[in-house]
Amino acid sequence: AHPVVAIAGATGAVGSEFLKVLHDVDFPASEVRALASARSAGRKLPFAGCGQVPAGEFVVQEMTPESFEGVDIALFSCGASVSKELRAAVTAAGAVMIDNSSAFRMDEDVPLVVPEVNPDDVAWHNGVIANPNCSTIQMVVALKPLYDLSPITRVVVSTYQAASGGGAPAMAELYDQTKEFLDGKTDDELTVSAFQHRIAFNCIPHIDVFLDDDSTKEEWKMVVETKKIMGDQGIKVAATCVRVPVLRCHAESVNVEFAGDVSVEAARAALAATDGITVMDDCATNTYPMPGLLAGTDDTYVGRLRKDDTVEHGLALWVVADQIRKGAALNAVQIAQLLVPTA
Ligand code: 11C
Repeated sequence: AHPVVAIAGATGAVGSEFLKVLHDVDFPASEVRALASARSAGRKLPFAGCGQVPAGEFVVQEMTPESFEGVDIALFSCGASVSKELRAAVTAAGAVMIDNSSAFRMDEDVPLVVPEVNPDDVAWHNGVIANPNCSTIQMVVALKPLYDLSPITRVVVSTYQAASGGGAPAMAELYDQTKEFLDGKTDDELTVSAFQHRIAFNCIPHIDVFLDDDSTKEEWKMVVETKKIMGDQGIKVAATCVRVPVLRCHAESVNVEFAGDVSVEAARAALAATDGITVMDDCATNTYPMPGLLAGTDDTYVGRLRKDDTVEHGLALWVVADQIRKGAALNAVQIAQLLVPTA
């Protein structure tokens, strides 16, 4: 009843958030192991405690295939190649791997789960459950209650993605580069390593690698993951993914086309009635979700809800969520909670 939880990649941006979320939801663990690469082994991480695990300090252990013996749930966030390398060891140990990387998301035997949308899909896992890409998660959370009003036929989304989607070093780069820029450094003198171009005072329409059709892999993920999670291969998705100089929280402009009519009022009521969604939408008081307001929060926030008159049955909306929490660590822990019904 009290699972042993391993955190693979405990020192990364998502890894350290796993520890915070386990505490925040008081996950009923009997043990939590903080694992990372040899480079990070020995580092100390504060932990506020959860379940039977008291508050204290973890000494990060080097992750090896043997690290998973006795583990029930392994929360992974250390990149696709490490997930692929360790999958066999994790499942052989009898643990369920909840993987935040893109390694297995589109595999037919791996459920891709957002608990607000397709919780039942955890039932058919074979030892691995994939956590979707952050920009997909917050979009499908907002789309699901709308889809339940009338099937969605097409979505056009443009994202405004925070630097932290690139991990802790990318966040540091935005911060440091902004200081360097304000100190008068020229483009040639700035340190650019996490992104293809300067991110300070800029927007970069390029996340992940380019594919053969000139879209990016981030855009492709939004297309294919949305269909898989929503369980409807017929939804057409057109995505443009853009990195913006925000530290935390992805934002998305989403235009949705439905099979039948959906009024703004019905959409607003359905969104407001959904656990995990907060509607923040009042033009009279300039109220709408913004990354600057929402870092560290758990919900998916929806605002700027309005009719899209350019199609027969259309709505436009603006969606913001903390992509390290709902877009990664929190969603993964919520999947773990589905596996441990008492959690
Ligand atoms: C970003 N969405 O903002 C990416 C990060 O496939 O899990 C997560 C990439 C992924 O850069």
